[in-house]
Amino acid sequence: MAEAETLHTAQRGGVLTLTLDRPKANAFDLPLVDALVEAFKRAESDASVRCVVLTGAGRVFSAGQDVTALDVRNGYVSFRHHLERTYNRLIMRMRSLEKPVIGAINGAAAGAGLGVALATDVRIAAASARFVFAFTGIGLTADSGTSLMLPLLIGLARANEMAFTNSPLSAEQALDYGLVNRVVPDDQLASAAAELADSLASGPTRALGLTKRAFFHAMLSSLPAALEYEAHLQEIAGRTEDHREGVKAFLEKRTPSYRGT
Ligand code: T3D
Repeated sequence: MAEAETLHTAQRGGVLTLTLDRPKANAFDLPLVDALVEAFKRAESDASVRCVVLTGAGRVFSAGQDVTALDVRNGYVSFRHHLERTYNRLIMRMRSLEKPVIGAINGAAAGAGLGVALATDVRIAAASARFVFAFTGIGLTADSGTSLMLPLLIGLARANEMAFTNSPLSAEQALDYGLVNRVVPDDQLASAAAELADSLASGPTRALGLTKRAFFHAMLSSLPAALEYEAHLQEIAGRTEDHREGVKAFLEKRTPSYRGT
């Protein structure tokens, strides 16, 4: 299995557990995204893996794209190319894996971290987990499939509010909205995920995989186009003054002053 310093992989029976472990806040850099893509690819071809659990170490699931990297590459890297190279590949890889993927959401899931959480098939949230749109918090727009998954799961009005206000959704609200399947006390997250994973790993893997394919075909066949369109729109948002100000303000730990340009 793929190993990277910031992605831990452990297999017990038919259950492969992937743990994001990158200070700070499990924010994504290129090696972490690559390691995840590779791990899901191997999970597909390894018949001994029959269910995957994705979780985070520490008190955050994932804060999404590492904002310090966004600052460094500002103006030098195309957002479209970066998304095609990273999150679009990862989300498609997760969605096309014909084995169940359980998200054990241990803490905040923000930005691309939210997109990755929503690309899991069943989500169990710790009571202290939060769900944050985050893109608009730094003057960006939806990516990592959130333009499709968020309105699909919680409805357009709630998705609009989450995206426009950037207010976090608590685990209980997320359950009420249908964003997660269940909420458990923080100290029971790992055991709850393991119990479900064990039962899915001893199920009819081929039938579960084909069911996942059928649901994808019926409900998510527009995902590739949505990812491509997100990348196009992110290229536009990424060139704005507001995005530059959003990143600067985040790094300086102050409220951004947006001008709408
Ligand atoms: O082409 C492309 O790549 C575009 C793709 C974009 C995809 C995206 O994901 S854009 C959105 C990026 N993510 C964010 O803007 C999220 C920013 N973070 C937050 O909103 C909050 O930190 C969280 C809700 C995730 C967690 O809040 P909380 O209160 O539990 O923790 P905190 O104190 O805010 O963060 C802890 C530390 O992690 C802190 O550093 P410090 O003060 O201890 O030195 C914070 O700066 C750092 N951190 C949090 N998020 C990120 C981060 N560092 C780098 N990148 C981050 N995304």
